[in-house]
Amino acid sequence: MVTRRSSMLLTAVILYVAARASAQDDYDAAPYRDGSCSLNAYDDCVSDALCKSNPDHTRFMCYCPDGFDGDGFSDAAGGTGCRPTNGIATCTAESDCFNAFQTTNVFCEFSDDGLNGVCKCNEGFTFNLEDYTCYDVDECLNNMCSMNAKCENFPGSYSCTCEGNYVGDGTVCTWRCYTHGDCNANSKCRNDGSCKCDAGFSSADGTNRDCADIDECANGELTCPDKADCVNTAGSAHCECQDGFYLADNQCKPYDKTCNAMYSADMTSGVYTIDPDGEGPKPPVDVYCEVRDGFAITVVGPRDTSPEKMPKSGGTSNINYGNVDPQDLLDNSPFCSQEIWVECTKNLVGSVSWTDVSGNTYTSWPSQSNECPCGQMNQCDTCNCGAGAAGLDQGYIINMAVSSVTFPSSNRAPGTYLVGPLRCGPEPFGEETV
Ligand SMILES: [Ca+2]
Ligand SMILES: [Ca+2]
Repeated sequence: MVTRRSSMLLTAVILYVAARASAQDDYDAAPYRDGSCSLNAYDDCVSDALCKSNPDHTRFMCYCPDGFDGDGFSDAAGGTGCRPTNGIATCTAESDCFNAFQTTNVFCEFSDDGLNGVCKCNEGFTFNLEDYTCYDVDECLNNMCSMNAKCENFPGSYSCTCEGNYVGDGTVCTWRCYTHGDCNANSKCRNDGSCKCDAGFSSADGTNRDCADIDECANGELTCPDKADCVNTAGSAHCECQDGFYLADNQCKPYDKTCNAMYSADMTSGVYTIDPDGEGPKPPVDVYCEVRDGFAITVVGPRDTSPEKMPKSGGTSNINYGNVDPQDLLDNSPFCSQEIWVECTKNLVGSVSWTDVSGNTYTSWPSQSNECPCGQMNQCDTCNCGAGAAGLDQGYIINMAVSSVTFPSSNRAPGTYLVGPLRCGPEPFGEETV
């Protein structure tokens, strides 16, 4: 290029000099060369060029006719030839075009009569008027391929090849999946190469590759009953009853306060959820319901009925009711009973005392004259423990609940004790009475 441009500039200078030289008939200077038109022009001037000699026919020059650029000298003679000023050359033979432009990749596009053709660059090439050259078109710079294809440029041509998951002719490339992994986490690849959103997910852009969870709560697809919150989850949604309520027959019903409140003839013993303080601030709890003939007993607190050793060091042991506040059950049950007993050795000195959930401490019960834990139901004829002898004092406390047991210290093993579960129901259960 640089060489060609330099050459053109040089040509312009030479032509200018030639014009001056011609005016002065200075045949000694360029572009005149030794020789004559009759002898040299055929070889040195291109066919489109004209030739001029000095009067002696010892010097000659080639020059181009109007409408042509160049010095008229052939390529072989170190010249530029004659090239049409506007880049348009007519032709009657293929060689005319090469002669006109001194470049490759040109052809003569013949007219219908086959006589007056026009020179054109081969397909895939474009003409550059500056240097009369047919240059390859870089189709890849012109975005001739799909944006999802790889473009390769070749002299006179180019190719487009769909890349990655795209298939097609390179001009139009269509995405397809081959594995589920090609789709997104919430969609699957189908046999036809398209993705499909999983149930509960939808595609915003229609590709099924951007599948996102459908918020069934927000779009109204799921409506929840009173006292329920709509909870949207990935791929689904559900109704959750608010605290203190449970879902039944598509309604949120308040939990019953006791097992007996939910009693029905087909109820069986087992763990059920109740809400002892109703719409109070405490959450529902799981309790054991003991079903009797015609009613149900709410059972909370210690379920292990094996006796424990009284500590020799004495101290206080708290009774664990889990998440249940025993006072709530006492408040909403007509009848509650709790078994207590102490099996003492003669080492027990003093009394075992009980504190109920109201904070009252007992070493005996109103019906008992002696200090022993026989409960309120007159089950001890005499008080056995605390008198320096071994014995068993056993009974039930009614409509009370033990919160802690306090032991005196003893030199030797004082015996065992037991606090049973708090059991509440609509009426006495039978075992409390003698
Ligand atoms: Ca090309
Ligand atoms: Ca959802």
